[in-house]
Amino acid sequence: MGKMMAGTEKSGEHPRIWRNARLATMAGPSGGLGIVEHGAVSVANGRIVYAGPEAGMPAAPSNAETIDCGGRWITPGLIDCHTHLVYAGNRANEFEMRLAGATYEEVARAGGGIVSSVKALRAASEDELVAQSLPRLDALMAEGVTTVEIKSGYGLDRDNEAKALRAARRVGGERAVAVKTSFLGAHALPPEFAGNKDGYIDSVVKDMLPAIAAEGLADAVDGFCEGLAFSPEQITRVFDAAKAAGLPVKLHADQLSNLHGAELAARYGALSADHLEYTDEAGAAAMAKAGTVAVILPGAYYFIRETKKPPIDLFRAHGTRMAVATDSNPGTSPLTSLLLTMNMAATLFGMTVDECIAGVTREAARALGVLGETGTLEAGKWADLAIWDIERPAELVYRMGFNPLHARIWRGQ
Ligand code: DI6
Ligand code: FE
Repeated sequence: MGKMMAGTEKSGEHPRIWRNARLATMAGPSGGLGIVEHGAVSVANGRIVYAGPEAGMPAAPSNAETIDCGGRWITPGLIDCHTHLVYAGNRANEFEMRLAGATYEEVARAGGGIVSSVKALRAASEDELVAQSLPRLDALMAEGVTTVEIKSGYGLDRDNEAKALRAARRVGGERAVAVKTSFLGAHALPPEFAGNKDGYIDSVVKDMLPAIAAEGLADAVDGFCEGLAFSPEQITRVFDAAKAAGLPVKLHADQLSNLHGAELAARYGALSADHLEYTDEAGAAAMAKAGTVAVILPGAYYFIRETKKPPIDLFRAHGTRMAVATDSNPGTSPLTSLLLTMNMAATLFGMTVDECIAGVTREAARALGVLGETGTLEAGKWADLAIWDIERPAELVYRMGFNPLHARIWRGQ
């Protein structure tokens, strides 16, 4: 008895076994779903001890709790690897104006666009930000999400960017979910730097980034490389500063035009380059070579009624890894469903079921640099699981607005 207590300080930390399940382990050499028909997953201390055929499972410890899954499917917990989840207010008014025929410029003149979200975030306290962001996190988690990336980028000065990143860390702390943060100071030009993008980038690299890195608020550094945002030269300065601070980089690249952001990201060994609607073959090839993941964001494509699709065929041809994420943000993707996002990736871009599911598990983990810890069902990784009431994995991609989640397990609980 004493021996059992030694390994289980908390009552919830008994070893657990989920048996009579079908597994999509997302592991194995084929790169497919890694299906195990008569499978089991055993877990101890929050980590996977075994995931594979039930018949091959090592003998269970005597204090193990066994759960019969009744033939349900188990996938890795889902990962949303690109969100702007922490923001204040919303932009429904702007959406309404645009439906009534207003142009983007008219909306901006009426105080809309990213700057309106900047005003709202600056006016909100950290507590208010946390309170407003938690329902969005809860919506993602309700569909089996166990890891979420959250960016700053609506503060655009040192204190407000730090406030947003602290709020991001706090929402993670208040829920059973892992949060990875990205500092996106180079998202838009704040009003106080009007006409002076280089001056703002100075403040990003000399003031904001070092302070945020020193406080440990960012796990990575992101930027928006676009005519209406920052040039490749300006992004290069941000990436050099990130490197100096020891932080990995990622990039909003080639969303509205081809500034060769994909190649820039690859040159810096970026974890990911995201959006990529206008990426060309050289960009796809450079990303494959660098191991930079292509993060596909169909929500923004859909919501802004973009017509240029990301070059999925080129990514396939070059072996560029593809992840899929919500881009959850108030302006271009007010989306908090990773299941619907998979459906969009399949329907709008022709991604396969296997690509979509890998895109929200294994490849999303790779895009966050956490593939060694989660993203597949393999011994040694965190026990992050989603258990589904489905007959076949395609149902996760095929449905729209229906949630077949049966249970969500984060780090064994
Ligand atoms: N690309 C986008 O689509 C969003 N940010 C970005 O870099 C837009 C964010 C917003 O409009 O609030
Ligand atoms: Fe984004």
